[in-house]
Amino acid sequence: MPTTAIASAEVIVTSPGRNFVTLQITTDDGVVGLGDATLNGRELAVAVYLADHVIPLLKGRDAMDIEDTWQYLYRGAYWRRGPVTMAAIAAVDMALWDIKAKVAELPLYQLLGGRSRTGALAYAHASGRDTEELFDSIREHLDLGYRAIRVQTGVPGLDSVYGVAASAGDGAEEGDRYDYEPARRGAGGRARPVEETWDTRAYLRHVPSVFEAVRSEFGAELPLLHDAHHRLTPREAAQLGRSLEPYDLFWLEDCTPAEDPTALRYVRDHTTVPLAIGEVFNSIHDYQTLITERLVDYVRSAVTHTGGITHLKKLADFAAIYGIKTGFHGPTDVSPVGQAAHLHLDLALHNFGIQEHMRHSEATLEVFRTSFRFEDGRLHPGERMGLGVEIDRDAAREHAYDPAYLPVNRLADGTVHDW
Ligand code: CS2
Ligand code: MG
Repeated sequence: MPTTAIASAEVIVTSPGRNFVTLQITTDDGVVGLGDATLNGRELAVAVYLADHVIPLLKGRDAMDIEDTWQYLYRGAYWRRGPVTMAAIAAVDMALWDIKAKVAELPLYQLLGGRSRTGALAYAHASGRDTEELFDSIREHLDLGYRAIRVQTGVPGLDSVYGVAASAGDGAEEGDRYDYEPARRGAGGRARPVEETWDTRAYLRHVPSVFEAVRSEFGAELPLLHDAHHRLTPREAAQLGRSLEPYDLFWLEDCTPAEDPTALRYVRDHTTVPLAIGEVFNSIHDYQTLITERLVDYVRSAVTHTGGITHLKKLADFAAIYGIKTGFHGPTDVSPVGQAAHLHLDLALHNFGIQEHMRHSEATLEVFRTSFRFEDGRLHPGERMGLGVEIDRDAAREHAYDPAYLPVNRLADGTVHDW
């Protein structure tokens, strides 16, 4: 009698334009579940963790026992948390939820509470080395139907800055210049981190003028977001927040490094700009102070880096008690499997805020066959059973792993800084 026991599990590493790690679990009765395990710049660490330390423990377990499997892998490892461990657990968790929904013959969101909205408001990444390029990028994304826009800009005097594709060849897929890929591959596998130079004072002088220009060009209504990408001290973050208040941002993201949540107490005391943080967090415990003291307005984790659907829903429910909303991290280094998981949660959670949407390249979407769709500024997970994503194994095999590193930031005097 076929059962839902786990018969096999395998790690699929593929690089259609960028590296992805995917876990595929198959049950005795042939039901397949997928989980995203991609950790940008450290992919193989998770692939090995899964292959050598997790998969041997999965065979024979009942795929239906999602919570027990999660606790078994989390507490059983003894060494808890961290991006590698939690990405591996996340992949197992996503795959088991995919299987459970397929066995129930339902789209996953139906197991997460059903539909709370018609679709998930998405925000796109607009960027430009200068105002003219930035305006073109904003118009391009408005024309694509986006109703919320993240604005990242070059800084006079700096050659390259996080979030701004210097050119179509800058890691971006041709014709997709504005959804740039920050991890740089190297010729012949000799990848090394690109080093960028940063100047906080030049940035703080420049950014308010950019938002002034964007508001006067595009009006007061358009939700605008900005990512400071962990680069500021609490005082600098407070200065930036206060300088951006006239431009009514939807959120200012990662204004300080994430290790010290108490830094946000200072920022909160000096500015009313909405704050979002957490894409580098990997556990609900990282948010304890931020949520209980209401130091943020949005939690930013990605399902792939935070223990999967089980843990991310617990985080969202914890945040909801304090009136805090979700804004799950959805860059191109979260695979279409991970992004699909976000959309099922986004549809069901009452305290949904907004969903980041960096468009995956055509090469990626040839490997990952998705059923989610973007309509009228909102993302919809689709009605296929499970997560609604399939992986084309033949297409995946055509794209061998290609080591890539995220950039390293240095100040003008050479001091390493947050990228
Ligand atoms: C960024 C990410 O999307 C964002 O908010 O912070 O693109 C981040 O730079 C990448 O995920 C790093 O791999
Ligand atoms: Mg970010």
